[in-house]
Amino acid sequence: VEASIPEPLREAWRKYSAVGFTNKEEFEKELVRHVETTLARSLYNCDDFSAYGGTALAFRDRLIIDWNKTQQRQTFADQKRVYYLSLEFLMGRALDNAMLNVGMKDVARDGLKDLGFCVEDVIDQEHDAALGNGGLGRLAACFLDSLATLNYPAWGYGLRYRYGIFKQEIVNGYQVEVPDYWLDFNPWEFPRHDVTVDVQFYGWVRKYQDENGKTCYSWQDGELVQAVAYDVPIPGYGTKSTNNLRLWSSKAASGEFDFQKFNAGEYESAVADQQRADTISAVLYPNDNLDRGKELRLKQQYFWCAASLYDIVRRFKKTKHSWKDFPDQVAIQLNDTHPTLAIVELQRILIDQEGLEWDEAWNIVTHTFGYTNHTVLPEALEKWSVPLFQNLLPRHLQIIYDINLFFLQSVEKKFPNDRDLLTRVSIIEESHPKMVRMAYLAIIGSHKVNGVAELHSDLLRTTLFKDFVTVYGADKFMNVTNGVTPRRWLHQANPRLSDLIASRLGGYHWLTDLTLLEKLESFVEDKAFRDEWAEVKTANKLRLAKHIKNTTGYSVNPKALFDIQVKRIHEYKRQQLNIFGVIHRYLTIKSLSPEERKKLVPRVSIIGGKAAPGYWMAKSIIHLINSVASVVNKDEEVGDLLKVIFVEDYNVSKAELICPASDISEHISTAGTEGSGTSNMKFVLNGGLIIGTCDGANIEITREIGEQNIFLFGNLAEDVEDLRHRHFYGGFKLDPDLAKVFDTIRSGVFGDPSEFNALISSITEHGDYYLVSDDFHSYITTHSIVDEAFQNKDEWIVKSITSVARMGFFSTDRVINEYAESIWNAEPLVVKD
Ligand code: NBG
Repeated sequence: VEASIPEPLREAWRKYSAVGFTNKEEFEKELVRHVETTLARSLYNCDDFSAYGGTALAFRDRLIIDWNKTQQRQTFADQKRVYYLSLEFLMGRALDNAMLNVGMKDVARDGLKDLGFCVEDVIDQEHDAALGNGGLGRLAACFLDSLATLNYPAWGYGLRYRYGIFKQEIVNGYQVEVPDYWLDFNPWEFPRHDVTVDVQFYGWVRKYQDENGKTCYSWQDGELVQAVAYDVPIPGYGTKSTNNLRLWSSKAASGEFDFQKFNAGEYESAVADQQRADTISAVLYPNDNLDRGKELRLKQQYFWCAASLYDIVRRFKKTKHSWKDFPDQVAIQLNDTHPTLAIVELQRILIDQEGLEWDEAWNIVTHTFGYTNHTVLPEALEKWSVPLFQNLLPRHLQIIYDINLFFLQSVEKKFPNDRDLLTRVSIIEESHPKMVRMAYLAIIGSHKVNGVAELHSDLLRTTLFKDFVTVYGADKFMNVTNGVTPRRWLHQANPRLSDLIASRLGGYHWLTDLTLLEKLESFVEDKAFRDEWAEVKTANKLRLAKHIKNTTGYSVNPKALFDIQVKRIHEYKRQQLNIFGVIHRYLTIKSLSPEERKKLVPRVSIIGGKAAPGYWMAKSIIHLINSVASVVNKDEEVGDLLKVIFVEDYNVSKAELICPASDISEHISTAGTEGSGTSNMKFVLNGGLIIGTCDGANIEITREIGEQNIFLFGNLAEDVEDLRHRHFYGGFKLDPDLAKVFDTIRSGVFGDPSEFNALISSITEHGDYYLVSDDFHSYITTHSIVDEAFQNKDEWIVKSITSVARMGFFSTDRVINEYAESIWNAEPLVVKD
């Protein structure tokens, strides 16, 4: 390509090639230029928001210069690329991350100061990019950071929702959902109006013979919707590599509208097509760990898979490789079953459009895809009704039937006369209506399937996907334990701790090799270091206390034990166990004499998270937390001994404020229900201890940091089935302390008790599926142990330092290298100047 442009032209171009600022003066110049010209503001009306805009645009320029270099290098290198398909990317804010990753935050701080601004206030102006629900979407965002940092040629593909996850407001103690229109000013995306794909829906399938007499199929008619690419640059830390996150936005394929109708005065119906097309990428479905089977959701999935696959295939074709090389050039990772249609779409492209034989095509497909499962919860496993599929994607349904047929034939050959096995592993569930089981399709179409923590992956092998282990053998099923990026979740969220660590480890190199944190252990005996460590925690607690004061009006004592549970509200995550425990503590305080109370450890119980708008039980848990807060926080007898805070609108930027401020955080899901959990890792990495069940990654955290540094409680996963069975057959006994908590709620102390009937009866009458009562005693007792441990400040700090020192395993850098080695077979590609 380069050779086709004459040298003098190249010379002329290079002379003016954009370079981006490299020092404070250049940064200031760029900032002022953007404020004055791009944003049309001046010295006299440049507020914090405009300063944010100018700063973001200056940094964006830098990123895009590196982005261009990276993409060019990736195009010229004949090397395998990785594509991460995820319906959610919970990116949070980009500016702080960009400043730190390119190593220019100090330059920005000084430059902004010269111009009269404070970098923290400027950073605070940014709206979170909240294109995700919870852990699954945030994991995808951490993966992008590590992929770029480790120089992997990798792209993310997702949807550009006009509305991200709703904003949560608490009104009279109830959750109210407010739309999150985040695109008003988004300097981080590049619209690519020239990169579009027409995506087909509905229609019918034509069967015909080609000139050689071969039977062929083609998908006819229906409607077209256009996908437009929006690119978001993803900078790596300490590297020039800047990868791409491509998000698709939908619009009517016909372009404008039907002019005939428009001229005939039918304005409304003329814009109807346009609006229908717009709807596809309009909203993120706000369910976490729940599948609702709505047609629009299936449309979103196909729209995104079809556009991404078209793009990937287009790029592959430019390499001039033959089709058989496809799996050596392309690895596609499916983030949960949401992108499973990509498997079917690639098979369709290969057989219907490229004319490959079925077996050859299927061999390519199955060597290209990997599938990550993120949950064993049955209500979260995607199934689509066959009639819905038939109508929306008729050709894909045929292909799924063929995939299933050939698969079942191979199973029958291996296990003759086992009809039950065939029924169990069939992609089609024989229900009314019949259903397509997406997880099974994903397994059959991928070469590797992985869970996200050891216990979770074991459960997949022994329960959910047991029959597939029989069919394929155990090697296809593996574990890759989740992680978090230490750049955002330590360096960015907790600059004080990051600086303290750097002061002892001689710099920040541990940010790209987190196992180096182990050197911190040699400092635990150093009193000065321990004091500084404690001061950092106090400062972070003060920072959070200030936020709590500003947003709720409540003053909390920063010396109190900060006990935090922030995550999506879900019965399996058991925020109800937490708030029942808080009520129990409240009753205990009230029952003591003033003398006895003096011996207690003051606590602030902080809970935050969103409930899916249609999840009534989760909403009533939020209501109970707020009702308890409004009673306890005003009780003068209780004073500082207990405060209850509900953090409104928990999101990524609030997590950055909250994670560094915990003394203890709660990860208390019913054993066997949480895939991994990732906030557990964030809290420990920030020097907070945790109370948790033997579930998800808590188990591996325990193994890494040592049993003496974590507070575990509750029944084990292996006993859960048995306990549920016993509840069902009359063996349910309500824990006596929990009974007292329920009596208190029923007495009306926390407002109209009928509001909490369903919550209580789910435990007392309906089998206590999540084992709240079974675990209550152990939970309460363990909290007493926490109180006691917290009183020994010195030992607490030692636990905190030791834990951080042993968290190296939980970096997404380790995670990405494991995927690259054992699933993608991909190599890094360093970008030079
Ligand atoms: C979630 C799990 C979490 C896990 C994240 C990331 C889904 C379907 N699963 O435990 O509940 O940490 O995935 O793997 O959202």
